[in-house]
Amino acid sequence: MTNPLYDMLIGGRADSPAPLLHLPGGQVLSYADMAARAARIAGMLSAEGLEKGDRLAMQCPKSPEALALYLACLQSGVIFLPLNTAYTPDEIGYFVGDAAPKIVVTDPSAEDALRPITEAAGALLLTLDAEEQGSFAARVAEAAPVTEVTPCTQEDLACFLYTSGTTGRSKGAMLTHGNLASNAETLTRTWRFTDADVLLHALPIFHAHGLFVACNVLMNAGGSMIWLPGFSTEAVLEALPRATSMMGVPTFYTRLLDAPAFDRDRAGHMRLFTSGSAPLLAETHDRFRERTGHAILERYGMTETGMNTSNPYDGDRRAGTVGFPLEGVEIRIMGEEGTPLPAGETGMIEVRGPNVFKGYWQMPEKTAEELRENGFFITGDLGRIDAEGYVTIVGREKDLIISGGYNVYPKEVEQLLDDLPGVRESAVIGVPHADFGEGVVAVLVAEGAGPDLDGIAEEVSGRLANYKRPKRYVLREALPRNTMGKVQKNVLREECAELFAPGAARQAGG
Ligand code: MCA
Ligand code: AMP
Repeated sequence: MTNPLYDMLIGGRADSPAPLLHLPGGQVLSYADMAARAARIAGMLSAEGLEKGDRLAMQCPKSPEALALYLACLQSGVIFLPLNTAYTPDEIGYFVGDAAPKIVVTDPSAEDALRPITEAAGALLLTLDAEEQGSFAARVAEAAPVTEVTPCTQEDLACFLYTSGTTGRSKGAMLTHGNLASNAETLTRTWRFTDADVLLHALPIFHAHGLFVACNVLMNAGGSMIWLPGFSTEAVLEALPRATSMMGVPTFYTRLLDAPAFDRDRAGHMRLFTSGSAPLLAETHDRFRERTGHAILERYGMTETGMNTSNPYDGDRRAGTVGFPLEGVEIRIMGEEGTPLPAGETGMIEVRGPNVFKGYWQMPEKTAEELRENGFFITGDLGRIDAEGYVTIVGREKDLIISGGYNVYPKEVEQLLDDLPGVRESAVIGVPHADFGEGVVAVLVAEGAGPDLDGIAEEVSGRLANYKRPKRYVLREALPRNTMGKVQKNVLREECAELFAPGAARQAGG
């Protein structure tokens, strides 16, 4: 095999009439249809002069063509760089400058704003909307399909996924063909996916969860997906009877539990529900089990590593734990002295295995800080392993908020707020939120006449993706600090713990 990942996902079924995507209008796309789409796109990439190792960035609404673009990049050895559709042009400008893609594909609504960015970077800007229309489609229609597959080894780079950092600067995690292939194979086996599976796919496809965990696993198994444009409780309830399995973030499950129509009849036939990207409350797990009879299978992963652990398919799926290390993946818990801790003790979770990325694009120092020479990746998550081997995540050492499954690095938001008029300094925290798990709150210390909160909210919404924007602003005389001068965010979290409780007052920006 010359390109094992491409062959595993689609190349091996390029002539198969088996269904791959069930679309909302009732249309079905087969594996052969998808392979043909990828071949046409690969033809366009080749006509535009893209070669193995070049980058292509995509910030498009979810569509079958967007999935085909990912597959075409794998086929051509082009590094695929999917970007959250919520990112603002400011944010995209950074990624384009950093990764230097030769082509940027965007929604037509962002074309004018992105044009100066792509022109400055010398990249070709193409458009692709949710209905698969735009200049991308026109360019693809002009090109001759390419069925040749560019040879790629396990070590070749397949994708860059940008992840913000605790310093506020985003880092491009470099994932290889081997990283993605090994994780897809392991998860397919662990979760028993087969060609009889129909996955209800309501996740976005610009992150590891929706693209690598959901699509790669289903395609590796030869199964199909009910392809929803995004999560809506109504659409999921309607589609559930035709599905065998669903993958979601905890918000999917709390929203389903809020719907009285979601009951044992609706969910009873399902084979598997999995959850990840954020902690699933034990209470949600228990309520779900009571309502449907299903124990949600919780797993733990990261952009840099793909999936690391999973609760068992057979056996006890323990609420509040993320299960056992996956086959081939090593997990160790490190103490502050830099030595591994015994069972039951809490420390830093480190991960090693074929799933662990190659490092951050053009950031050797950052890579060296987080990826040890012996191959262990320092996750920033704090956890313990019990005597039976179950891993529990007890917290995070990294200053990170996870809202509805999306990561928000407070530093990035604070840096923006600190520069705004009327703000002396800020601290951004996550506090309990019934829908998103954590809700973003900004605590501000005023300067001079103080900040105009409506103006701040407006400025922030022009610069930051919607899920990063503070949902509440709180003014404080000063930030609490410890004797070392470090802001005590735990004090702020306690003070603000009830901000999203029903009946709590809303402030500007919320
Ligand atoms: C939307 N909003 C959000 C979020 N999503 N705010 C905070 N956190 C969010 N996640 C904003 C909207 O812009 C809107 O703001 C308001 O909140 C309400 O929007 P709503 O219509 O309720 O949101 P939605 O469109 O229904 O989206 C919620 C969602 C979505 C379905 C939970 O965020 C989602 O699909 N999340 C999945 C994330 C994911 O795939 N993560 C995987 C990362 P306004 O009213 O101001 O306009 S990969 C990963 O983490 C690793 C590898 C792993 O382990 O999986
Ligand atoms: P990301 O970089 O977007 O991939 O986010 C990865 C982070 O999400 C991890 O480092 C964890 O902090 C968190 N995470 C993912 N899955 C879980 C889970 N099941 N429970 C708790 N935290 C999780």
